Amino acid sequence: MWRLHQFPICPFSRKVRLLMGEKGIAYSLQSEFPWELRDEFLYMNPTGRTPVLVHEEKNITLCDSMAICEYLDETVDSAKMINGSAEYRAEIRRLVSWFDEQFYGDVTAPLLHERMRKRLVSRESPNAGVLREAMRLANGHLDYMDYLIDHRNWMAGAKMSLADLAAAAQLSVADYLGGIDWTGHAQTKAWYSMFKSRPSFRPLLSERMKAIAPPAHYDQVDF
Ligand SMILES: N[C@@H](CCC(=O)N[C@@H](CS)C(=O)NCC(=O)O)C(=O)O
Repeated sequence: MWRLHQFPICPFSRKVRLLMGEKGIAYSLQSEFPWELRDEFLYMNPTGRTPVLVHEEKNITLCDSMAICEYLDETVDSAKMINGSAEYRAEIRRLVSWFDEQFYGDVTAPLLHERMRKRLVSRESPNAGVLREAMRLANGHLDYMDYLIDHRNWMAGAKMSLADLAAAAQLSVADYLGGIDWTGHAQTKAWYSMFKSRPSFRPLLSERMKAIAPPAHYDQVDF
């Protein structure tokens, strides 16, 4: 069976878990906190980053969420998430990269640094200016998501895809860390509310990161 090395609010691990959930792939979880720099983990992934997906019986170790998602989508036929025409697949990849790089860099990464790493690792208080700027950028990014949902059924177009999973993964971690103001984002809110009720998402929403509590609305489908 597959084993995923991750921690509960790693957005890239969440993307992989959503994909495995949608495809019905069984896996177990191994808690991995990158800042602990565990030797065995660094041996598996020299970048020291989560997620890492391991299948011991098959002697497979996969690193990097995009490489993992591409591998699983290519090898498991159910619920294809990089789907459709070559043009559609290019749009899916463009958006996955936008969520994984732009949204993560502007919003999720600063929130994780200020509200998780500083608390758990360096025992410092969060920087209010950095948090304000991440929330300001989140608001602009939610405007773009509202625009996409206004023009399409799903993030990339007519069908659900890895772009939706990448979006839900980043958004859910930012929301866990109190970085999302939903006011004025009815379209994204409706899309996210529907996503929250999917069986692939429920187990993620019920997990908690030690010593960091999410806001009350975090796991509610109607929020
Ligand atoms: N491009 C990588 C990014 C993975 C990544 O940045 N993971 C973060 C956790 S969310 C990490 O492990 N950072 C190292 C650290 O916190 O020390 C992927 O898609 O898997």
